[in-house]
Amino acid sequence: MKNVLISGSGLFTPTEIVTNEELVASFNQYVDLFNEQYAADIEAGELAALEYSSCEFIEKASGIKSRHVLHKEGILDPAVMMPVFPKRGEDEHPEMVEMAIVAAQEAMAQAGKTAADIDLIICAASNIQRPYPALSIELQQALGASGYAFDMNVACSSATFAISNAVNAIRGGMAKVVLVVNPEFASPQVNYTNRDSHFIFGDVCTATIIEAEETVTSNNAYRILGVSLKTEFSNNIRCDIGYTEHCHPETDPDAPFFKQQGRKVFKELLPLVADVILNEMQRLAVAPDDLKRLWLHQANINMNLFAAKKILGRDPLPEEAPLVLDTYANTASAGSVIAFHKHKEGIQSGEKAILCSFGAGYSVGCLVLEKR
Ligand code: CO8
Repeated sequence: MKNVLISGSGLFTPTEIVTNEELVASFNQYVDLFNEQYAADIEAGELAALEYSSCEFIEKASGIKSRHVLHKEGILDPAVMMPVFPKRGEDEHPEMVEMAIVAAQEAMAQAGKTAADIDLIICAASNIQRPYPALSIELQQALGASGYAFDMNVACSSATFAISNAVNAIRGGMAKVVLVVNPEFASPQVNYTNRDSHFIFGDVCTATIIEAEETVTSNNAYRILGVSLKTEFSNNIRCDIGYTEHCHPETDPDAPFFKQQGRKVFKELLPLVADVILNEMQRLAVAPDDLKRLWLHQANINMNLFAAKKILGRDPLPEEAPLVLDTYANTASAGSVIAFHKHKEGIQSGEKAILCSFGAGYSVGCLVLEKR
């Protein structure tokens, strides 16, 4: 079987930053306005008063301190509470393609590849900005690549599942060099008036280049020793917007938004994650001491520490399981790839590492990697 490697990675980070302090201040202003406007209903017991959010809660419960967003304006306006941005025309790239171009160029440069080398592009993300034509095909044209391209969505595991597809396409002879992009434009799906979830997500795009050993020229490449994917249906993380939504006269006002039962997710997903990773390590005869780094999904600091401890059998050192969620927040499928991109230095040839995503579905995607 052909050795397949991740030979480059790239990252697009929006310049605008929203801190917890800013987010909580505007949320609490919104709460005051709401409670004032509906005072009579609240007094009559027909409506529950909204409660303040708090920076202390957010940081302690999630580890998130700030997040990058494409369009800050509106999010912090208590009268708006959503990102506001102009709708783009058919002759303009949508935001996801624009982000992907930048991340892709960095990944291609790292891998020593040009668009002419790319023969498959997979755009994999939790939300695809339009159903068709595929964003990946628009990206293919923008970069000047040929071959084929498709979009896919496995929520937070979109990146790892896409890398698995890339490996299979290369091993099956369908492609030689694959570009995977993960444009996570999450902020429009956040309900900024919901105390439980207003702080969770940020916007970002990651990219990776996947290719067979014989074409690799980069000296910072990672052999994909094993891939393990697992899904188990759960309603605990949902988004209900779909193309049939407008047919229902009583459309749910919460339909466009991300919603979750955070506690249940925490409890149910972690055993699944530990199982998938430990089984794959066992299959490949990789011991905890062989692992130099864990690039884990970035949803919650406590989840990551728990998962890392399960894998290593001890508390991880900060550099062993790097966190990016403090400044990026949850970036869905891009989180583990940001951690990989920013914290892959210092690994010697032959040393091993894990890249693992987990999230809605439920879905878990685990790659066991070895530095070339
Ligand atoms: N400020 C102050 N207090 C708060 C706040 C707030 N903002 N929010 C809740 N509280 C209160 C609650 O009311 C509760 O009070 P009480 O004890 O009186 O009832 C108390 O704080 C504790 O609340 P929780 O039990 O909800 O708090 P947790 O400790 O569980 O923390 C988390 C909440 C951070 C959400 C945590 O449960 C968590 O991170 N869970 C895991 C979630 C996860 O990993 N989800 C994956 C989702 S991402 C994914 O799969 C991708 C989907 C696609 C993405 C699409 C892009 C948008």
